[in-house]
Amino acid sequence: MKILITGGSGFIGSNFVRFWLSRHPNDEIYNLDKLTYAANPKSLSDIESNPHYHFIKGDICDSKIVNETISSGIELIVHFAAETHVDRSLDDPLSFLKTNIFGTHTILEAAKKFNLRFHHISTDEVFGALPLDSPEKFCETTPYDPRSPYSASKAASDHFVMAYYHSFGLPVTITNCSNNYGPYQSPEKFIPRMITNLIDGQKIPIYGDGLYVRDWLYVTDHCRAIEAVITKGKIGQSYNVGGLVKDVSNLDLAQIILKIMSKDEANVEHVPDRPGHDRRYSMDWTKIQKDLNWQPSLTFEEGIMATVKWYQNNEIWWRPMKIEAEEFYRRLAASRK
Ligand code: NAD
Ligand code: TDX
Repeated sequence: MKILITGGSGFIGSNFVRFWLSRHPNDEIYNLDKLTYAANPKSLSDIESNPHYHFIKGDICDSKIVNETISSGIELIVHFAAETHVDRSLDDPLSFLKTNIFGTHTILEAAKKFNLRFHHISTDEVFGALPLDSPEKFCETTPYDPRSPYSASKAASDHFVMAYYHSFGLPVTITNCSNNYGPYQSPEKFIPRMITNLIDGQKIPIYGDGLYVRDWLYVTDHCRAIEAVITKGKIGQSYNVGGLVKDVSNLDLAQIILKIMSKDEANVEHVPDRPGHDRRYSMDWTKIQKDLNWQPSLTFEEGIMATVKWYQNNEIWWRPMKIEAEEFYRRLAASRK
């Protein structure tokens, strides 16, 4: 099968390319990626020489390149490409609107032209925020309530995907997943930022009171969930994917990482909060468990240990991204003074 993967040079996309080729070695992967600041071409350096892997540098908003790529016999599209960082969406909402809404629409139009199977990667953030210390979780029927420019753009893209299913019969599925972590994630995001700061002798910056909760999902478990939905999911359905069974606050997580890296609490500093910071995300993944027999395979402890080790051993991969990310954070802080 020929598969178009958009955003395959980013964090989850590159893990998915490697995962898919290891499980389906006869398939042909076409990775369409603009190589924005968030991409790292080194993430797939071990795959580049595989004759089943093809890279196309291009923008998903460019219908010419999208149509040209798809007309080479693509049967399935797995759509990862997006602007993904909430802090950057507060600084530059328009680029999120362009890639996440207009870009998704461009891919949907091309998929419609060739009537292709389309799987959309989305986020739990479309559901808004939950209160602390409550048993509430997001399920597939939770009403959408996005609160940042990032989540608003992802919510809009989800609505377009479902509109193409209902209006044009496009065979679509969606996964809404929680916060991923693991190898090849940009050090602009919380877990790799903490690890790389500690490696550099810097402190962990905790936004606000640090009592925010995310539902951490190891990236390979997410890849397994996407595979389950692509191969066994019901057309026109969305599936929630999460990783944890009990809440872990950002401060709890910082403590876990400090302990693994043999550092003390003096290495934590509270910094000004993110505007509009969503308090808590928690996913109910009963549907994918019951219908498609998926559940996380790694414990949180195993996933975090593997992630710390990976960053300790792969400085050459993350160093250039770290320099860029910390420059961004300095600019952002200065602009808020
Ligand atoms: P990422 O930021 O690491 O990578 C995004 C990739 O998309 C990059 O390779 C970038 O070059 C590419 N890209 C961006 N704009 C493009 C454009 N206009 N045309 C072509 N390529 C473009 O992202 P990620 O963390 O791997 O996230 C992948 C998907 O998963 C996104 O759709 C995101 O919304 C979703 N998601 C991510 C998480 C998470 O925790 N990382 C959680 C839930 C959902
Ligand atoms: O330096 C930091 N300090 C801090 O306290 C950073 C970078 C983050 N945080 C907090 C903010 C959040 O509560 O950590 C939590 C996680 O932050 P991010 O890594 O920026 O992730 P989040 O905003 O939760 O969004 C992520 O998960 C859902 C991805 O970036 C999205 O693409 C995905 O949809």
